[in-house]
Amino acid sequence: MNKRVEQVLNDQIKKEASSSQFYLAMASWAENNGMNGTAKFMYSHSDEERFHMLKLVKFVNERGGKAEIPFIEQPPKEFRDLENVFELLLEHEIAVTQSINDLVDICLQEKDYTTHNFVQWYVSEQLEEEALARTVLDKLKLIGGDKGGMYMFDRDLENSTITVAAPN
Ligand code: OFO
Repeated sequence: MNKRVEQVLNDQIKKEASSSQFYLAMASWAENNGMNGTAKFMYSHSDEERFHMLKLVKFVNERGGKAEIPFIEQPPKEFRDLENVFELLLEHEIAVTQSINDLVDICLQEKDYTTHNFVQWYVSEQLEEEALARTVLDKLKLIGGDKGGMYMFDRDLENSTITVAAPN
C-alpha cells in the first residue's frame, strides 16, 4: 500500500476512534443529567463511529498496510447544556469532513484509485452526519430555553424521531 495513503488512513482511524469516545462522553453526560433520549442517540452515534473506525482498520490490513490502533485523548467530562453538546458535535463533524476531503485529495495525488473509491462511502456519510447535526441544532435553537420543549425534544430522540443512520 502507498505509504502516504497508509499514513493518512491511520490518521483517519484515530479521528474516527476519537469521535466514538467523544460521543460516548456526551452519552454518559446526557444519561447522568436525565436526558435519556439524547443519551440513546449519542450511544448509538458512538457505536457508529466505532464502526467507521473498524471499516478503515480492515481496509488498511486487507490492502497490505498496517492499521495502527491509536491512543485516544480523554474527551470532556462536562458540557454546558444540550445546545453546547450539539454545537460541539457539528463542529467536530465539520472537522472530520475536512479530513475526509484531504484524504480524497491525497488519494488522487498518489493515483490510488482503489482507496479513492473506498473513501467515497465516507464522503456521503459526512454529508448525512453534518445535515443531521444541523437539523438537531436548528430544533434546539427554536426551543430556546423552554423546559417543556426540551422535554419533548429529548423524548423525540428517545423514540428515534431523529436517528443516526444505521451502518451499512
Ligand atoms: Fe465518522 O462520521 Fe462522524 O465523525
